[in-house]
Amino acid sequence: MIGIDLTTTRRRLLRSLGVGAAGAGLGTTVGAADPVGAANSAAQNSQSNTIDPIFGLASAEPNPCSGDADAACFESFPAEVRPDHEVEMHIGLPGLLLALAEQGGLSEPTTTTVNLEAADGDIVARNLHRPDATVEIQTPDGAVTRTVAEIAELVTETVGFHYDPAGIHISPGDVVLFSAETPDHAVAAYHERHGRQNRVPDEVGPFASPQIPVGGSWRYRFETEGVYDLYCPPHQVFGMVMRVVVSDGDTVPSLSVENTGRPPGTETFLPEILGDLDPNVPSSNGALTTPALEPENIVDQGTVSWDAVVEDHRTS
Ligand SMILES: [Cu+2]
Repeated sequence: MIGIDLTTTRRRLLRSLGVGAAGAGLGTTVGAADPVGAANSAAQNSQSNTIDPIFGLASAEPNPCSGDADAACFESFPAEVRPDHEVEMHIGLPGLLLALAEQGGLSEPTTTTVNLEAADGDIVARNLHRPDATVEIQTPDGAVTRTVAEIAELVTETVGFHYDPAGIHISPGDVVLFSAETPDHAVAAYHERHGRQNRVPDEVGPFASPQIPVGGSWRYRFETEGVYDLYCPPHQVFGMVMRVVVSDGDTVPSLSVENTGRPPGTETFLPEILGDLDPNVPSSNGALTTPALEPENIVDQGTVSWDAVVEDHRTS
C-alpha cells in the first residue's frame, strides 16, 4: 500500500508540473524574437506604461530578453518601464531522470548509494552499488541505456526549479525583468497577505505576478530599500526562492522577518518526483539560509547564481 501511495503522490506531483512520461516540454524555450517585432509587441502588450506596486507589469508577448540576449535587449522596452536587471526562471530536471522515475526508479540499495554519493555534488563511482550495472529507460524517442554511475552523474547535475540569479543587489527604484524560460513559474513576495512570514520591508505590499507563460515576462519596480525574499508559488515546495537586496551603494540592509504566517519550507519534494533519487537541492528555507544568500554577500557580489547556492548547500 505504501508503494502505491508514493507512486500516486509522484504522479500527482508530475501532473501538477505538467511533466509527461519523459519530461517532455522541460527546457522548452521560445527562440530569440526579432528585436524590432519584439519591441513593437512589448509596447502593444503593455496595457499601461506603468508598473503596479502590487501586480507589477506582465507580458505574454515574446520577451526580447529571452534566452541568451545581452543587456541591449532592455532598450526594446518603453523607457518608463524599462528593466535594469533580469532574473530568469528555470527548471533544471533531466528528462531522463523523470522518465526513470515514471518507470519505478532504481532499486534499493542502488538508490541509497547514489544519494549518498551525490549528496555533496561529487561522485566516487567505486562507492556506488554496482556502478557498471545498466538500466534501460523508456523515452518517447525510444529506449536508452545508462549505467548506474551515469545516472549518479545526472543526479549531481540536477539543480531543480530556480531563479537565476538567486540573489541580486539593485538600487531603489530599479526595475527587474523576470523571464520565463520554462513553464509554470511566477513570483510572489513572502508577505502576510499571502499567508506567509513577512520577509519584505514593512511598508511593501503583497506583490505578486500572474503565472508567466514560456517566453513571457513580468516586471517589478523595487522602490523601498531593504531585503526582499521571493518565492515561486507552484515550486516553493521544491525550493524555488530568491532574495533581492535593495540599497544605495554598499549599504547592507538587514532582513526583517515577522511571523505572520508560514515560513519558507524546510523540506523539498524533489526526490518524490525523481523516483527517490535525491540531488540534495536546498529547500526554500535551506536556500535562504545559505551563506551565499546573506545580504552582505549579495551586496559584495552584485549577483549570486543558483549554482552557487546549491554548491553552498551541498558542501556545508
Ligand atoms: Cu517556478
